[in-house]
Amino acid sequence: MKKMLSSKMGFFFIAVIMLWIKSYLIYQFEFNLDINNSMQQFLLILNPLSSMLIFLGLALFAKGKRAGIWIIVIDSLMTFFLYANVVFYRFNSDFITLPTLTQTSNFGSLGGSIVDLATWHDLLYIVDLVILIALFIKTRGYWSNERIQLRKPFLILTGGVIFFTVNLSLAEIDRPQLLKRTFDRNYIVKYLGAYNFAIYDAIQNVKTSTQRVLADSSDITEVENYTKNKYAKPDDEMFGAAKGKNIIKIHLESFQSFLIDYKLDGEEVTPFINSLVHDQKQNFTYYENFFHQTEQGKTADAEHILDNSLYGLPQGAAFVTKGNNTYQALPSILHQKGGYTSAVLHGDNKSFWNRDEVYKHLGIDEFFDSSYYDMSEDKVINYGLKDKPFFKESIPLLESLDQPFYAHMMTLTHHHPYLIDEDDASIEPAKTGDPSVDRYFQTARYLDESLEQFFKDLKKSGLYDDSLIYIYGDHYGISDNHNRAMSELLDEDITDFKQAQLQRVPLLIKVPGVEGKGTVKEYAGQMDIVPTMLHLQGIDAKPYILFGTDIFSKEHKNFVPFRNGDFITPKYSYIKDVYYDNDTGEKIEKPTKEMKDLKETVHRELELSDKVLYGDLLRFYEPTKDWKPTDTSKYFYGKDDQDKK
Ligand code: GP9
Ligand code: MN
Repeated sequence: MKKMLSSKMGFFFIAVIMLWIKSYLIYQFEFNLDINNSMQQFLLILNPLSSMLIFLGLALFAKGKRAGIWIIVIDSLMTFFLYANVVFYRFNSDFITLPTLTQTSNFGSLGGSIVDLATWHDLLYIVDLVILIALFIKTRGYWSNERIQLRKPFLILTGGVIFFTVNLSLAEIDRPQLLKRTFDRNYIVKYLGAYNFAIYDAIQNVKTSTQRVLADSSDITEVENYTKNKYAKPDDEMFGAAKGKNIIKIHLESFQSFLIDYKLDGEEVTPFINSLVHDQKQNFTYYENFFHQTEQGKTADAEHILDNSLYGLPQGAAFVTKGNNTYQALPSILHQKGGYTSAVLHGDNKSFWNRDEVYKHLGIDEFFDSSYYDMSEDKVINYGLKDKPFFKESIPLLESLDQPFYAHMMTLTHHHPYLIDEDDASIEPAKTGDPSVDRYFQTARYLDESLEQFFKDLKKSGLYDDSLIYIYGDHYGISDNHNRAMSELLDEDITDFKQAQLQRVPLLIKVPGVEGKGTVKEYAGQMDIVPTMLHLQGIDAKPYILFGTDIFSKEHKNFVPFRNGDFITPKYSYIKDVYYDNDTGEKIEKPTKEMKDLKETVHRELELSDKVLYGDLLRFYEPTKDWKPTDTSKYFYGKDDQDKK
């Protein structure tokens, strides 16, 4: 035993076993991988092994004692990699991908969140490393200075490859076309492990960057056929109803629809927004079955979807990785067809989410970022400017714009981890014991109050009455890591089905001169906004490559795809490979042909949208004869760059 412990190979196997156990424990306790049969359970145990053998095995090529040092170094790197995923997952319920890594400036701003996401018990994750180092120090004296026979490391690497092949084949039996078809990273980690996922992700990225080079003008034709076929023609009454009106678009950060009318300990959380929903005199129409369709890009995905009617990417944020693509976005169309000036107002640094680059390609004329606002310490929390001063200081900026304008106002305070100064909190936190969930209600209330104040100021400035105003939630605020707290608050189990239903975010629209319809039941998603806005302007959406359809149209397509290939219709939902009846929440054992066909349609739609982004296909497309591609050299953002402009 002692001999074995003090040999190089012994040391190697101890490292493998400890890292293997650690990886498995992390899979089990940190990630929510939905293991639902014994094959998946078995693969979860098996899958770290191949990566351990291959990566740690490489260390055995080093000579003498250096092999031990290399084992420790590689083991530490693998631990660091896994732990980074743990922290990332706690917030995003998702794994790190290469594109998210290139968004490091965004990680920087997440500083506060990261501290909040780490816990003391995380120290357990380095226990094996400490043991390993101690063992190395104690036993290295017995190690020979020679290189071990080369056939040993080769054998180990071969073993790693064999284990991986077995792993992949078993995974393919349980889930055919795992690596080809899947839209969901969760599956790949579940079947192949976090390390293999990282390799898959890297290969995927090389592939997508070559896609642009290989794409040519014929590729856009099949996309065009699809979107023209899906197109829904405008409703006569609404077509042109808001022509030439100012458009004010309000982004409610992390706001989910369950907050509407929700009472915390008997008290309404968002009384002002509730009044917009219920008070018919205010002429808002509320879509209670409206869904966000974002992925890893979060806010950036919401912006991308709401201005392009293209899906975000399965990995990373299109704003960052496809920020230099050609777009034919809503601001450009409004400018060219309606003489609009467009502006984004947001109290954060202009480079966050690569906004100062991608906005040029969207044709956004003005970007009032944090450099335009008073960012003194008492006005800032978490990511940036608090919502109340943000809205206050935005009024003169709006007034300064040439009309008609399209202004996108992005709030920020109601953002994970939902920090709020005591003076700003006018409602008690919830009492689930899950701190970010508990505070979620306080920042929601703050956002609600800031919106009320903004509406008052808009009315005073004379901008309110004659403007088209729409308000939407960008993405979920409470991930499925908080199911315990959520089930307490909603008094029901948070099943997969329920979780999908919770992806509702509010959509409220007021069209000047048009009576509000109160609460409507139409199913719709963020992808539907661009065609809706175009038709309200009296601009036909048909010539443009848009994957959504006009929500006011009688032909509006009311199935709502999610980015991972799941989707929801008024009658049933398709979630994680299972069809559910919306009324009962029960599984549908025998899905109809129509249901299965819709799944294919959704997958095809996502694939085509991805093709547009990966191939940068809009560079080959001319929507109308007089279309002028956006000249990005003309845009400058940030107060300091005004002179250049
Ligand atoms: C940052 C803000 C937050 O400017 O938009 O982005 P999110 O973390 O929600 O994607
Ligand atoms: Mn957001």
